[in-house]
Amino acid sequence: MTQTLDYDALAKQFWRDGYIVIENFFDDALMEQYDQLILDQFGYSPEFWHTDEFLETTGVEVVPWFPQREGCLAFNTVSEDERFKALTQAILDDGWYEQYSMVMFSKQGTKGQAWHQDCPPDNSHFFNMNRLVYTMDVTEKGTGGQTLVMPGSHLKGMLPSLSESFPEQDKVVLSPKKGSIVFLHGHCWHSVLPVTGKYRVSTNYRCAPQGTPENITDIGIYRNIRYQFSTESIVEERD
Ligand SMILES: O=C(O)CCC(=O)C(=O)O
Ligand SMILES: [Fe+2]
Repeated sequence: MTQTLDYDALAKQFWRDGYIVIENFFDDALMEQYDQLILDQFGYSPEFWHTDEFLETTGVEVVPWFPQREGCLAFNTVSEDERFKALTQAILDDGWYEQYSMVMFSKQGTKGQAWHQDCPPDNSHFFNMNRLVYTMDVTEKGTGGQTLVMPGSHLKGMLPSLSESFPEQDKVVLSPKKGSIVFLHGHCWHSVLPVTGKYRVSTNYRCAPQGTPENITDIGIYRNIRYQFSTESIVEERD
């Protein structure tokens, strides 16, 4: 299982593409433990947590859970993993801090997530970095709900609005398997396909470069709106 990682090469790839994928990073036993804790928390059919307005306008159908905030210690194993931290350090080499861990649950038949950026791309130094851990196969044969990314888009500014042209053909489909990790720049345009299997989860250990405001992910950018999570409101309709 233990693989040799070339941290510098991976960091270069991250800064070129806005994301990296590494398979077999965490072992099956840990992933199965997480999967069980997640199912114990949600069951197969949890109620939505966001407002109807959010669900309808953003086209995002996920239910979040913040296990470390609730003292669920098992979730510290990932954030304390030395290779996980070393890879983070190689990418954010001027310093970084942990934000929060968030499990995102989607039940069968839900839409996934429309194209978005996790935070506004106004200042290239301020962003969240998603450190996603997959406890199940997010593949066509598995649960569906593959993650789409637009390579290099973390350097291209604002996600195009619905009336602007969108280079759909340039997208890359990621199909992470159980034990895979994906590191994804918060300015990189991304989305999630509909969930065909029984359920889909990803667990995201968000962090940010030192100096990034802690509430950087309070405003998410969608093609049609800017949405503010703390006030549960649409702060801009985009043309
Ligand atoms: O679940 C995924 O694969 C991506 C989720 C996402 O959009 C995010 O973590 O910001
Ligand atoms: Fe996202």
